[in-house]
Amino acid sequence: MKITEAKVIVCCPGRNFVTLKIMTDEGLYGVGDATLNGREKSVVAYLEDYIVPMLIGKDPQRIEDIWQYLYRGAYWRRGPVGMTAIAAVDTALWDIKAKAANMPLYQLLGGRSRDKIMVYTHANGADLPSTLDAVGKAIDQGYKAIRVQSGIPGVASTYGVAKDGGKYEPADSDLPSESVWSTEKYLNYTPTLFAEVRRQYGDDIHLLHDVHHRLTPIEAGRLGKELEPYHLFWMEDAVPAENQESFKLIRQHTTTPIAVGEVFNSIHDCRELIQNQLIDYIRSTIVHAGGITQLRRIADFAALYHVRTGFHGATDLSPICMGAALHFDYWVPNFGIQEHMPHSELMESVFSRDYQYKDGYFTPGEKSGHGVDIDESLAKKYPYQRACLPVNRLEDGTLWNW
Ligand code: CS2
Ligand code: MG
Repeated sequence: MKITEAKVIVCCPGRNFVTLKIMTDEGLYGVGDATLNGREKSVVAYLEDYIVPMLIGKDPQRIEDIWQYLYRGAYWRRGPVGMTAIAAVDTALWDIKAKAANMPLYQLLGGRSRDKIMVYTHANGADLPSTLDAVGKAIDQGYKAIRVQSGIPGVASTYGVAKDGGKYEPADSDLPSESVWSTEKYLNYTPTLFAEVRRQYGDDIHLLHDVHHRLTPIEAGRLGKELEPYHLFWMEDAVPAENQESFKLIRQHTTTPIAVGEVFNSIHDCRELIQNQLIDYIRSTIVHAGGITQLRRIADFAALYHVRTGFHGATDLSPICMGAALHFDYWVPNFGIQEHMPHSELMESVFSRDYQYKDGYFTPGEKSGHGVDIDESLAKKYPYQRACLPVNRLEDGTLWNW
């Protein structure tokens, strides 16, 4: 089998998505997600100008060799742009291989390790009552695990919380919007929030919380400790993770489980965190961390240290990434949980999917491949619109973490 063509499809059915489609001389094709939120066009150029010409004529069944060729051959290893581009190729090639084998992708990976995949959804509110309301709605929809984020009293807007109480999109404007952050107000309020959620909804539901890299390690230790009575499933991205060693400080102070990794793109970003058992869940997923080929390596390594997977699944990861991730989740022995931030109907009209939701769990579907495809002619109707992630400043104007 030979690769005859590869094309990059950019569309914006409510948000931007970049898709790589690889065609072969046997008529089989595969698709991979290449969306890097707020920096989409850089991956488009990386693919079109460099990777696509290198793929033509190659045997698509040699997934490992192509991965190594693109990774080592660039000379410039790692980095979100290059690794997202490699992930798109890798996902499309696994799609082709599973289609050629006439198997759903999870079978090719080793078969399923569970009956269904537990997902967590988001409950967001501008204040305490509306957040409690959102948690109640998520429970009514059958979710067993809920990420709770709330507006903070005295802080005008909070990342991850829609101003109008509706759905939120992280990339919210043509140029980065700016918001004000107060660590003090956040740290004082958040334990009260979780105390109320537990008081109202009891202990059976899994609760998660995302700090979006806003704290220092000692502040994260304090938050984790104060949240201990509410038994969180995890506290996510408490600090920026360039300094892996800094997680030791968090660990020393709290037994609240720690999740990190949605912005990682390499196994080396989490090596120390995993082997020193400084985290409990690794969040890196298919599209930003080099595809299934590298994720398999990360997950197997993590299993040695009791670290489980908890893949990123926000809306900026396209349904293709979600489909591939769910096949991976079905197989991976050390699965923890999968994030699910539902795509809109419009997005799902462009991307057809085989995965199904029922009562807090997903199944990936039985179609051969990863089960997600793109309607190219419909995609054309929704051209790219630049949208950036916001930046944060402290009350005195200092630029703050992410
Ligand atoms: C978030 C995301 O889903 C999450 O855990 O952190 O909203 C994230 O900020 C976006 O995916 C960024 O693109
Ligand atoms: Mg997050």
